[in-house]
Amino acid sequence: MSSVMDDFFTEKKQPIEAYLKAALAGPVNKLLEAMRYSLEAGGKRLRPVLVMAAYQACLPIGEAPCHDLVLPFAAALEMIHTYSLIHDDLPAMDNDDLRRGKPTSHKVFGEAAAILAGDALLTEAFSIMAQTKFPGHEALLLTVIADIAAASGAFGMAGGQWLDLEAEGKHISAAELENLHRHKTGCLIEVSVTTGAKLAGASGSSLEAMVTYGRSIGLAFQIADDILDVEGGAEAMGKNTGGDARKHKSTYPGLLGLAASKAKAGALKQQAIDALQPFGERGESLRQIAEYIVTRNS
Ligand code: GRG
Repeated sequence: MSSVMDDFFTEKKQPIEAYLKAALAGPVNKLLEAMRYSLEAGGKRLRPVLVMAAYQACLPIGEAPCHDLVLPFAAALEMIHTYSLIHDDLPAMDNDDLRRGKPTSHKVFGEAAAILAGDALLTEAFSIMAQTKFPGHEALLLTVIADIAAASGAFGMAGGQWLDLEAEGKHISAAELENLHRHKTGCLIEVSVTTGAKLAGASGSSLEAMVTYGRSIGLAFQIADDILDVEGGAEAMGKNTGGDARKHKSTYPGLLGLAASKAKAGALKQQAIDALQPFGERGESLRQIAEYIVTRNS
């Protein structure tokens, strides 16, 4: 990560880190230890930072931000993301030994604890969202929680993961790859943006702009990830790179070539930045995140 973006994320991450630590405080047993191990393994916190940045961009001018409202949702999205990584690394799925520069959950705690740590993180995420108070806006809270459930389940991330497993070792078209990536990775990124936007009261054309932004960076993020799997170093990535080729997975560089993949990621980034135009200065954090997504090295 560039040092500018390092500072950006470090500053934005602070309240999220504190919230996540407090959310899993309690008596130590192996299950909780496994949950904390993955949650505190040094993730970028992209999804919660997106929730906060979209919330700030959409908040009506002059309205004070309400952290008690937005932080539980930001933390919940990181918990769901972390569960997906723990399960993705399991022997039954990608069978990876290294994640975020550390041994994967099942390597440290065993498969049973890793499965349960993922299950419990997903459940805890919905628990903290359901307990959030926003007097007079209960219907909005339910809508946002339902959005996050849809983005995580069979019609979102889990469905995309299934498409990914089915596609292993097969040749798929660029359209099929895009559909897979939009579900596996894009849905959770897009819903992170719309969650922040909706909690700030966005609707109509503002919300549509946020959907365009979220959808564009969601796909750009995955294309960048495919490129990093070819070009990135294992140390910076915190995992073994080259895994897509080893597992005979279809990727953007494999289907389009590296140059066309970079061009597509760049065009999606521009689409995302263009969508921020109505937000002026208030869209600056989101603009920086879009830039970071295609220039990151981890
Ligand atoms: C198991 C239901 C289920 C879903 C798994 C997202 C996913 C679906 C699997 C991850 C596979 C993978 C490595 C995809 C590449 C894009 C991606 C999500 C990378 C990891 O996200 P980052 O870079 O990770 O935000 P950090 O560690 O920074 O949080």
